[in-house]
Amino acid sequence: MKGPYLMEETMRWYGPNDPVSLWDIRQAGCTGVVTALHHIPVGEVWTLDEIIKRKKEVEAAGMRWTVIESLPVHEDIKKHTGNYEKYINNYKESLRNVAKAGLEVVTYNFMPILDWMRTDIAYEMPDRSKALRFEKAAFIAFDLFLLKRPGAEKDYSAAEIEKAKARLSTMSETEKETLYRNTLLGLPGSEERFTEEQILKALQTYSGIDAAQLKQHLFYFLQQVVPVAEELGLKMAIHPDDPPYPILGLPRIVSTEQDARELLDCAPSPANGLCFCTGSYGVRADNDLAGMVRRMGDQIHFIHLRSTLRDAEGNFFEADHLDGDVDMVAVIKELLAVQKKRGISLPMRPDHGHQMLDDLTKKTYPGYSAIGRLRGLAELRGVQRALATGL
Ligand code: CS2
Ligand code: MN
Repeated sequence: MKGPYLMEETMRWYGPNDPVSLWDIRQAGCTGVVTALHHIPVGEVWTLDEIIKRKKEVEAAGMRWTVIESLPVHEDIKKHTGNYEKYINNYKESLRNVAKAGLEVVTYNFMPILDWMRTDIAYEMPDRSKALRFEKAAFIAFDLFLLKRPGAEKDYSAAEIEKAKARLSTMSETEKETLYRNTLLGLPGSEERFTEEQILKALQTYSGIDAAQLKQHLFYFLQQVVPVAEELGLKMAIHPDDPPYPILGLPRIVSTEQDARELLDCAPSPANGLCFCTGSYGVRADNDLAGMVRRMGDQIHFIHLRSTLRDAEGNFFEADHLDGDVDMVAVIKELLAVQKKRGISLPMRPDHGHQMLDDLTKKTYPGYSAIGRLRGLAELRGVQRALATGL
């Protein structure tokens, strides 16, 4: 009953070191895999040999490598410093190799220094599964009193600072240590963390770069890279900021529909598109997700389905896929309509999931344990099959 307009079901795989195997992903019912060459340092060229090697590994488990996530953008490109021209050329070179290998969709993001940010990576749900959470007061306490970022007080109101102080006083030394470790987690899927010196130094390098400036750097990058991607028949898909607002004084510029619109307009092309992550855009109540799909659907090349639940203060945690603030049924309905109109099937993955059942005793990458994602995917699959019958 797989129709031509059903989203292709995929899961992220972190490569041979991932505790979740390709066969686990296959057994979740996926036909596609989302992966990257995580062992290649950011900025270096992905060689054809390495790409083909990974592709064959995926195909040996009976699936295809549907999307690259991510082909990361070097910090020099984001800051327009150092060797940024060389890194842009390397990026183009990687794109050429990606196309030669027969891959099509390339996800990336333009978040300065850090990818997603959470204060708690083991937030206990009432059913005792564990979720990722962002707690504002804890985050501010980290910024002001643990990291002691110079000038951080300027970013918060007096009331927020008071709350953060109070929050800090409830924390044991172990809790402080854990908060510190969580916030300084490196890229998703890596065990590496920033040290205090490293992060403070990295933050310093952005001191002269505000949101408007960072946007110019993104637009420059896109104007360089998109024509190459278009010629190669590739689709670039930018992942939004998570959370979708500035953190640690860093500008974040892919947080709203307006941001997305501007970056699409700066280099108009079928190759310049979005990774529509409902978990990231959905943290902001002013993002109308179903409307964004309706209005920008032609530029969506990849979909992350996940839902957060927020409170009035700006705290949020990752809810069950169908039970957060995102009206998942409405979003999927719009996505199916977009696919029908475009006559294509878009790749989708259930982004994160809860750590649950047997995974609670296993070592897992935060957000990327198998069973929680399998549960999410199964629910999303049901929704899309049910909705597709009405099309
Ligand atoms: C991902 C992002 O784990 C996640 O939340 O959705 O980190 C994503 O992989 C990158 O930002 C894409 O470049
Ligand atoms: Mn995402």
